[in-house]
Amino acid sequence: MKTLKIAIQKSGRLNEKSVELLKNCGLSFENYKSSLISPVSNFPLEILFLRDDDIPEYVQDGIADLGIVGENVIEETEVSVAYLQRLGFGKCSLKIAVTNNSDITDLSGLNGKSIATTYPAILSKFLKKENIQAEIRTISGSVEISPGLGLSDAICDLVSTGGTLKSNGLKPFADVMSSEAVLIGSKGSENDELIQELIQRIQSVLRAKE
Ligand code: PRT
Ligand code: ZN
Repeated sequence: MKTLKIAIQKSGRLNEKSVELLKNCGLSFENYKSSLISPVSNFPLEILFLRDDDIPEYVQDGIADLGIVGENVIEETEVSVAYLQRLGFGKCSLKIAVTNNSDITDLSGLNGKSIATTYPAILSKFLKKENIQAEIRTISGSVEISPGLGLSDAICDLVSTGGTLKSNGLKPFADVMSSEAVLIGSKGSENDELIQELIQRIQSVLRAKE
């Protein structure tokens, strides 16, 4: 019998909830922090622990059959995968924010301005759709401090509680996308019997939580 592979985040915001979901599905596996791959003893499945950014491509390329990752990461990597199930955790929004004293108050105010982000692909599509001409400054982290340092006029970053924006003197004024963790598979994988079995188990865990 073939063995499926599912890729989940190795450490970070989605790791714990992903492990908990799989355990609640009745899957039995060791969750050592040091291992990158863990076999499930009571289902033909192996769990791959990866950086979240790599998960969409691994699934697209068929190295993993399934993956659990935020919609924001899937959109940003611009892969072609099948969305199999929304998972109801890891909820956040990608928002554009400016400093509290900024004279930018709406989207049109961004024309000719610069926006720092770690999500250049999503932001670029959004600006095109809204017909805004702004310069995107791609940085790899700590986006929130860039207006204060004079690196950009605005930022585009993930927000959950809003506490990080607030403590950096920023206010959000536009929603770019909302996101949650989803189960993805390679295109056509929804027809696989084993994958169907797993999706059904996940759905009953989610229903029990309602
Ligand atoms: O190491 P690896 O590359 O795997 O992880 P990572 O550091 O890239 O991602 P990680 O673990 O931070 O986040 C994983 C996923 O969790 C994201 O891709 C989102 O889908 C989801 N998620 C949910 C969030 C947040 N909420 C969130 N608040 N990801 C990041 N944040 C950050 C945000 O960037 C900002 O710095 O938290 C800060 C804001 O939080 P609040 O609560 O102050 O608004
Ligand atoms: Zn990442």
